[in-house]
Amino acid sequence: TIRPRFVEGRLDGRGLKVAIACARFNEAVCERLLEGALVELARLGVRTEEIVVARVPGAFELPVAALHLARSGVDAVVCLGAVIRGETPHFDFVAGAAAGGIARVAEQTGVPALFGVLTTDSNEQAMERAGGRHGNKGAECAAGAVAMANLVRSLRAARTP
Ligand code: INI
Repeated sequence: TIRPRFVEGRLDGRGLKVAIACARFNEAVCERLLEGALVELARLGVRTEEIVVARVPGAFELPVAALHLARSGVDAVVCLGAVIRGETPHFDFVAGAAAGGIARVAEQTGVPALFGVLTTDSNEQAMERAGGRHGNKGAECAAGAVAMANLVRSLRAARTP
């Protein structure tokens, strides 16, 4: 039989430090994403004292906050925001800058940075993904942060076979 060595990040938050960068723009949505993330981190065993939340004005500001948080010694950064097309002609610039910037932070620091920025056509679609019938992107990213933090720990410790 073929038995490769699988390396996976367990969904166990005990002993992890997690940062959250959360935008204020579209505040009702962002608060629900934040609540979802905090409840999920607690459920997975991350201690409240090991969670830091940084507030930024809008999703465009998430990358620089994420960069400083990533450098601060946390195991993962969750970025939360909501960019809604109906409200802005510069949707593509804001959403694109947030996505590209957050990806760059993760790649350049090696610290997982999760993309919890909703990009929707309407406020209603955003709410559906912030604790509504399509789940909560904040909670999803919190679980992803725990999984990725543990994966990175395993990969750092791993030796090539
Ligand atoms: N920021 C958001 O997070 N979501 C939006 O939908 C949005 N709109 O619609 O413009 C938005 N704009 C603000 C932007 O993120 C910056 O805060 C601003 O441009 C200052 O740099």
